[in-house]
Amino acid sequence: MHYITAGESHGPVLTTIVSGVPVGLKISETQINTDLARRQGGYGRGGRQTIETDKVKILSGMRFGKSIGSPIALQIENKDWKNWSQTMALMGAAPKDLVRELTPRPGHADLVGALKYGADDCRNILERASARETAARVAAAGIAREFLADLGVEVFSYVVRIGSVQLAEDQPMLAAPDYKPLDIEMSEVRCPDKKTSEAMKAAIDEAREAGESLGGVFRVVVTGLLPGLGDYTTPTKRLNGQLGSALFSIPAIKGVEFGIGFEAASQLGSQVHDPIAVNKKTGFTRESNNAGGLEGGMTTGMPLIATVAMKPIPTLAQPLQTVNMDTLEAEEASTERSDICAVPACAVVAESEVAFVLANAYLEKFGSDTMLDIKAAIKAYKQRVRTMSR
Ligand code: EPS
Repeated sequence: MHYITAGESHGPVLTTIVSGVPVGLKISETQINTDLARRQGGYGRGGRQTIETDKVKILSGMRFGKSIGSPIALQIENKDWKNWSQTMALMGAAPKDLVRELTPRPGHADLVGALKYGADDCRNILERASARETAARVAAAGIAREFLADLGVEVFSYVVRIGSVQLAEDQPMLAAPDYKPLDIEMSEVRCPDKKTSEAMKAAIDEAREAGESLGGVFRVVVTGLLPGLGDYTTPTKRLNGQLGSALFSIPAIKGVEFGIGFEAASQLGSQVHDPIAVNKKTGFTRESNNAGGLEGGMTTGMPLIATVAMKPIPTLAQPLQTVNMDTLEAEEASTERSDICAVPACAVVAESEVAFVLANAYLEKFGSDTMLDIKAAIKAYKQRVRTMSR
């Protein structure tokens, strides 16, 4: 399964095409819209989210609610386009009164993108570098999520840190899979603890008042996975690499850990590795999950847990110093309407990226033509793995 996205932040639409979807998969626009709404949410988001109500339109590759094997095109309208149709006109000459963006924001793609492409207006860069594009990714990955859900795999996320406010967790690798999705969804910062959620919101308020922005850390958790997805035989087939690459492709992501991650580097081997045991019903299992569900670049069958760090949004109400690209004089960076904190939204985007990689790992292992064949192959594999553990 592959996807490509097209669309500028203030263009008419965001489009995505997903190819390689197996035949017979039920896909619902309502389900994808739920994820699009989750991506738009979160305390600390900017004015744009009051303009948009992202809704997907599926335009091909389906019949009577199920996939038919051909590429699936999806589209999301940018309601803000009506305010930008002159500045972002796709055709014709530039308006005479066009204001060019010449004061690149430190931390954004503005300057380096303009240098790379020889642009005399940072808008040519920032329109596509904007995280608005992630709405199309969430729509595309909605298909991967439906596929995984049909196979009993659930993907969710929760926020563990915003700025310096940290969720207290005793043994996160064991606790994470047991958080209640409702507690997470009810929190405006996607944090399962009420008190911590309030402290996170207060930190966002403080940042807003100071003209600042805030980053944070979240976890993506996947349950219901089979062991043996991914492969150790070929470097590019290792799931750690594929998942890391997908997560780092999200704007503003600065760090990714699997399981206890960096902490493993300072502990003894006997404390890090997860003892193997057998459960009579489910087969081989682990007594702990420090590996976060991955060994040898493959899933172990334990919950997959990735911890991801996001930097603060680069657009600041109290801007940093920059250099005007025309005059080469020092100036303040441009300020636009922006988010104060987009960590909860980013967690939803990360769920989507992870879902896409895992859906592909299933297709690679169990075939990719039809849901019927895939399910039959999974049944046989489950049986064999169970027999091996008797
Ligand atoms: C975003 C839409 C954008 C920004 C944000 C994410 O809308 P606008 O630029 O019209 O305010 O709010 O973009 C960025 C974080 C960024 O760095 O560009 C969205 O829909 O997620």
